[in-house]
Parts: sequence; C-alpha cells; structure tokens
Amino acid sequence: MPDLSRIELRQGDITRLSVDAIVNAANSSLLGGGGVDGAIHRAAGPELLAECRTLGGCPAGEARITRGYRLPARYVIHTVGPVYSDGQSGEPELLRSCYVNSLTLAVEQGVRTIAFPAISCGVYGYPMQDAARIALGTTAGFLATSPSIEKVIFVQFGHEAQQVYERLLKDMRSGI
Ligand code: AR6
Repeated sequence: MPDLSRIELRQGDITRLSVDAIVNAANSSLLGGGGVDGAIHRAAGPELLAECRTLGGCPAGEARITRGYRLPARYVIHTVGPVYSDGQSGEPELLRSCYVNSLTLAVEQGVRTIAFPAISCGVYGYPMQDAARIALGTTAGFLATSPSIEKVIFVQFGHEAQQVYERLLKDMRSGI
C-alpha cells in the first residue's frame, strides 16, 4: 500500500529548510545553473561547486549526494530530471527514477527528513500536474517499504504549484 502519511507540502524557498537533505534539480554537468540549482549553489557557497566538480557529472534519472556546506541541510542530493518534449519519450520513467534514486541515496546515508523541489517543472518544461502525480505516487510507493524516512516535504515555489500538489494529495488520500 502506498504510504502518504509521511508526506508534507510546503510553499517557499527550499534552501531555507532545516532537513537532513534537500534535493537539487540539477543538470547533467552538476556544475550549477539557474532556478533552484542556482539558489542552492548560492546558499551553500563555493565549497558545493568544488565538491560537485569531483563527481564527473550525472546522467538524467540518476542522483548524487554531496554535503550541504552553508545550507541548514546537511546534504544535497543532486538529481537530473528529463527535459520534457511530448511525454512519450521516456520522460515519465526518467522522472520516476529521479525520485527513486534520490530516496535510495537518502536511505543509504541515514537521511530521515528530505525535501524535494518540483523536479523538471521549470526550465525543463514538465507539466506540473503530470510531474506532481509522479512525484507523489512514486514517493508514496517508496515509503511503503522504507520505514527509516520520517518525512518527505514537497516544496513548491509558487501558489499555483502549491494548489496542484494540494489537490492531488487530497485526492490520493481519499483514494481517488
Ligand atoms: N525553492 C523551491 N523551488 C524552487 C526554487 C527554490 N529556491 N527556485 C525555483 N524553484 P528549475 P528544472 C522551482 O528550472 O526544470 C537549472 O538551470 C521552480 O519554480 O529549477 O529541473 C539546472 O541547472 C520549478 O517549479 O529545474 C538545469 O539546467 C522547480 O523548482 C535546469 O535548470 C524546478 O525548476 C533544470 O530544470
């Protein structure tokens, strides 16, 4: 049974959260960019980029972990979402892998609290509704067999995105 009981929603800036790990919507170079990636690198400081340079990049769908440096979060899990084209080119599977691989790394590192942004929903153009369904469904499935994770927070940057997540979670909780 998918487990929604440890999922929370929050609106705001993910870099401010005091959780064990925040997830970065990175690109495959792992060397920074705009959006949430830029915000995380600015808040973490240059030591984060220095550690990312040692990783040699990351293919779409996979994830890598670094320290959080000046962030309140102890770790940053960098994952690379798919660039959306038509939804029929493997994007859903890749996005699902981002969540599974990030959560798997989190469990391996003993992370108990983790926050995700809406991976691929900015520059990479993934429709928010479809992406949020994958994010919530995949995470709920993962949590069903992962008791060590206490809380997963989905952070939305704007009110509209927040409403999409809220509606979906409500429907999922009432079994729709
Ligand atoms: N806190 C929470 N969410 C945020 C924040 C923040 N501080 N800033 C933006 N968002 P994007 P992508 C939201 O574009 O689509 C970068 O250049 C934003 O509103 O950051 O996966 C990378 O280097 C959106 O809903 O990531 C890659 O090249 C969501 O985070 C590329 O963008 C993701 O938007 C990755 O594109």
